[in-house]
Amino acid sequence: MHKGLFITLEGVEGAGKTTQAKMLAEWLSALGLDVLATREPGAGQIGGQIRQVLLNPENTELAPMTEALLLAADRAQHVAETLRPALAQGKIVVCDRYADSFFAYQGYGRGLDMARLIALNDAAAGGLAPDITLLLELPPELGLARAQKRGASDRMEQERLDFHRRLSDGYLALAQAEPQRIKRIDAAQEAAQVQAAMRAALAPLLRERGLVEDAVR
Ligand code: Z5A
Repeated sequence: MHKGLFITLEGVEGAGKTTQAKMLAEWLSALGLDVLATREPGAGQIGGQIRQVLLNPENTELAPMTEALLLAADRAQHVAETLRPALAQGKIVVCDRYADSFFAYQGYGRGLDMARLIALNDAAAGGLAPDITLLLELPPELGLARAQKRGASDRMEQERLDFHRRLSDGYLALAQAEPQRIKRIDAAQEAAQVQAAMRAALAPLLRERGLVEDAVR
């Protein structure tokens, strides 16, 4: 058990994780907490190099298991270099995507064997699991439309809609299997409302850990 608090954000592309992670980290900092905002894949210098291979649109031949192994390598580095040290120091870590992305994308999306993915993730994360996960739920069509508005799409955004539907179903199955940890948030609302729902979902845990008092409803 670590001293800090490990919060992850999950969801389909364009669900608003990046936007919401930033707002959440700012709010937690304003409450006087020591916050580290990070993401997968691609945190740190080594992670950044792995991310380039993963998202390069020219890498059309990347096999699903190669993709999974690269993501696991990225996670192993992130856990060792960033997550464990920060949590040992008592930081509040806000991480944009983590292991649930692995099970949703590589498992439900790509169809890789779930038992193998669990073993790979265990090897990479060494048992480090989030204390709470905020799942931003958005119909995949809406998420893709939002992501496409930003311009050129990367290798994974070029996947077809049925792929995104499968992983959306996957996220739902993960949330239903672990309702204590995974809190479902309606991400089709205005950004401020999404943020309010996330804070409300997080507040009981912050109070339980003695991190905040009445400042959080
Ligand atoms: N991946 C994997 O397969 N397996 C794994 O184990 C892990 C990851 C860890 C990372 O890509 C890719 O890696 C990802 C899964 C895979 N697949 N793809 N692609 P990434 O980090 O580059 O992308 P992402 O995580 O999918 O994030 P994103 O596409 O950038 O979306 P987002 O962070 O959820 O959303 P956003 O950037 O905050 O918002 C998207 C747009 O919508 C933007 O223009 C916003 O201004 C707008 N927006 C945000 N909120 C709202 C609301 N509430 N209303 C309207 N518009 C909004």
